[in-house]
Amino acid sequence: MQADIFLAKNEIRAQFSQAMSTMYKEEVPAYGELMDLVADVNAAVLEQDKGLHEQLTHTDGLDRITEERHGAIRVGTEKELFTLRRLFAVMGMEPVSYYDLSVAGIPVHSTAFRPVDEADLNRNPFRIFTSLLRLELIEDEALRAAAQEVLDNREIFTTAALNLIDRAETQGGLDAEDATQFVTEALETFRWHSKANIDKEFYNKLHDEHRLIADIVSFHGPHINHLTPRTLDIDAVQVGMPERGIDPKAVIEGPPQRNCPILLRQTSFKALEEKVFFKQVGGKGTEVKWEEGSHTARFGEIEQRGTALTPKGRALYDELLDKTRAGVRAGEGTYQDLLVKNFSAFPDSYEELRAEGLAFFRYSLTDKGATIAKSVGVSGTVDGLLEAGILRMDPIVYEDFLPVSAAGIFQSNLGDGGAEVVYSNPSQEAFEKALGARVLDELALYAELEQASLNRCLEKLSEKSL
Ligand code: OOG
Ligand code: NI
Repeated sequence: MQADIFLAKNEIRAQFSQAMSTMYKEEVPAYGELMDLVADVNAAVLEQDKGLHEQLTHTDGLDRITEERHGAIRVGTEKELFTLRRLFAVMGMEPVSYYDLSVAGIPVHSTAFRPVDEADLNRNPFRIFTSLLRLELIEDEALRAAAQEVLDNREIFTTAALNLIDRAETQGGLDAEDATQFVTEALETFRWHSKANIDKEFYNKLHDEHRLIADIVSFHGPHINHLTPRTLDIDAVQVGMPERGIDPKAVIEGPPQRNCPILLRQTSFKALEEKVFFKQVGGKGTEVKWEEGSHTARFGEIEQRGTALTPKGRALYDELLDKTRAGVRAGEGTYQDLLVKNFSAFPDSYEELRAEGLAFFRYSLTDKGATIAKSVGVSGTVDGLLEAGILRMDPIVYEDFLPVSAAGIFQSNLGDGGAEVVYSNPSQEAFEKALGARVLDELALYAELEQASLNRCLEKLSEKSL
């Protein structure tokens, strides 16, 4: 089969992201409400903030905004994670970064599957935050073995999905018809199942060990637990949620409000208490009866994305966040007040962020630069070229996640009750072994993007001067 009859991976991903959104809107109506709110807020911001509008247009980032979302799932076994990597690869999504959530008392470690190249991100940046349960962190041996058995006996992928993944790997892609079927079949893995795989007693035991373990082990598959649209003004969305009958969590995770947004800010609405049915083996033979119960799993989240930070910028971010959390523990003030106070130490103009090497930027030639390049050619330092109005710089969007924020999102949505255990031991090596691949280094990706944009400019500028 010829490569040119394959549907582009970007198209498959766009179709899948749309199908997932439609499914989630049906399953969780508040998500649809949130999407409307975000669309209104984004339209208002773009209307008012001409600078942002121009920046997004210039960097080809405008079209992706309304389509942009991420989701999250949690799987139970190494084999499930391994197959997910193959499934996401069909859509051009690769594992980026390793997140250890055990430090926050959550017995999982994670990665995010996402497109990596600039053009692919601009076409459709759909991402899935994917967590693998670490059963080895459960102390009760009998419970661990019983949970393992349940997980080993489930198949979260349809046979057709597995066949299409094989086909995509062998052929190097899928044609349009196969791609449509792939999207339909892949979606099944992420669907909600109200009938549990286990009985209520077992569920309660898992729940007592950790609420997340019950969520991962008890059901037929890794239901998508939230889908997050991207807003251009998260403070406006936070205020607008109650007006639409949605109850947000108390604080926005991540940095405070700034002129130049950095990294990622997130808020969510609380998980729904949902009616589920537990297995009851009763009556004659193996006839299954169902017993009603409830489970909290699915919620909604909103995010605002800012500039990606360099290792130096990230270290400063982590330091200021740690300081804020320590201050709250020591009773020095409210989280919000301390956050704002501490982050006043983080420079808040793009010029300073660049000059101090705190953030990544994408360089391009201005109109003036392009004209000069055509006629005489120029050389000089980046600082000089920026100052002369020959180069322009735009922030590079942060495409990843933040472990401390993720922990806050997890915790706000596990429902009340159950134990809080602090585990802690990152194990990237074990995660990558399960995944069957190394995770990509997010910082290296941003650095490459920045360097490539600069090289393109310098090449154009030097052509004529040779
Ligand atoms: C994942 C939570 C992390 C985010 O946006 O940081 C996450 C989960 O609850 O499974 O999605
Ligand atoms: Ni999320």
